[in-house]
Amino acid sequence: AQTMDQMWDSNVSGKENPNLQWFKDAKFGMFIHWGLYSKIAGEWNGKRYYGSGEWIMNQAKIKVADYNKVASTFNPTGFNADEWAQLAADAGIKYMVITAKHHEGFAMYQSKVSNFNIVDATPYKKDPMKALAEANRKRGIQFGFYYSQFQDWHEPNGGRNSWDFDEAKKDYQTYYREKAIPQLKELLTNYGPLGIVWFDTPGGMTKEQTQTFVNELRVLQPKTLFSSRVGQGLGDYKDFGDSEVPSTPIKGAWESIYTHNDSWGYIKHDMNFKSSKEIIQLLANVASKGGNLMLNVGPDGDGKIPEYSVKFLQQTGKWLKVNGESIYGTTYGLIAAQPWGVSTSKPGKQYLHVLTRPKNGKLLIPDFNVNVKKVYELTDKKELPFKKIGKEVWIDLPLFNQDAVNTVFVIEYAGTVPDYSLQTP
Ligand code: H79
Repeated sequence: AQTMDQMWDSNVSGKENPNLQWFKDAKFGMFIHWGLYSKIAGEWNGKRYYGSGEWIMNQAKIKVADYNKVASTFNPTGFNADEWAQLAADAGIKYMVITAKHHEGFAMYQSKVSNFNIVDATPYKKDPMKALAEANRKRGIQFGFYYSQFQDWHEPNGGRNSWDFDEAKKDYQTYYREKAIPQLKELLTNYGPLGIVWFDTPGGMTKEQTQTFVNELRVLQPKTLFSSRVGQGLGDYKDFGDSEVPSTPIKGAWESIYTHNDSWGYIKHDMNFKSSKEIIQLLANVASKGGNLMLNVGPDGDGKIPEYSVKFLQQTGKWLKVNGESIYGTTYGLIAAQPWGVSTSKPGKQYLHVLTRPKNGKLLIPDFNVNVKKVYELTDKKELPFKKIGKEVWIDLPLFNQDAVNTVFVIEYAGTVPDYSLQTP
């Protein structure tokens, strides 16, 4: 059965955007959900909420008037743009996408379109996005904005607030014209070159209206990539459902998005963080299918990234520092997923990501009928003995810790490996 997410994930357009190469090579992105919900942190009137912290206004049916009071105390003085961008750089992140406005309707940047923004409605009074865009660019990290273009629980004409406003009286075109489009224009004008505008949960527009919307924004920055959730097949790359990896390789540019714990927005009682081992294995798995992993962090209301996210991302970065060749710039693996792990490709090379060492130390590749030239461990380049028996390749693995996170071996070969079970999005 189709999930809600799949319904929102309309396919990308037939024509490939010529500016996709950086995205295809990047493989590892950081998603940041940060808004007023980060200060609410999953608890309202003494009741704890679970799931997605950024949904608390909807879950607790918080009235706009009460939600405004959260803004009047929002003061994230712990925010430091260079700290966040440096964490991303240390973690091996190549692009960062942060919520400029989530469904709650609050602009986390200086907006002339609506006073409901971090400069005009909070004691903080500064625009954190200016510094963040700069800090990322300084480190060669592509920077982009998430913008919820249809849902806006703060606006009478915005999508999906039925506890303050009458759904039947809503005029979505007015909302688009008066808030979403002008705010997106601000974002595409005031923050330098953006790598991505990440749209989410489309609604309220026909295909023609979406096309007009896209055209109007594209002229401002023709190189900026739009995520597929802009709707109607008009995005530049495909996003799978939240926390979804396809089971077989997918051609073209695409991305899997994951939470680090079980929420996008900060929830103080959610401690279920994925370890660095889980992150590294997830990254290898997504890359082996040909996609990017954009992993989320949820900073708190003070502007600090949770310490577990910091720790596990730094460990991930350490692994990538020595194994990055097997991830960045690769395409999907030509060897189907095996009991021992997955593979990624570069011309003439297969990277074998051994996630589980076979007990007998013999690594089997069941279907690899090409001329194998040599096999070696990625980090120390030490060559390994191997045998070719018919279509099978058997590699004698050195001893290494069974609990190792991901040990990468390289096969250099000549010839063409046939694609197995390849899909196009
Ligand atoms: O920004 C993140 C989500 O808030 C957004 N997309 C990602 C990137 C998103 N919007 N809608 N949805 C995801 C799906 C909605 C799921 C819901 Fe629920 C199920 C809404 C109410 C029930 C999850 C669980 C959120 C609240 C409870």
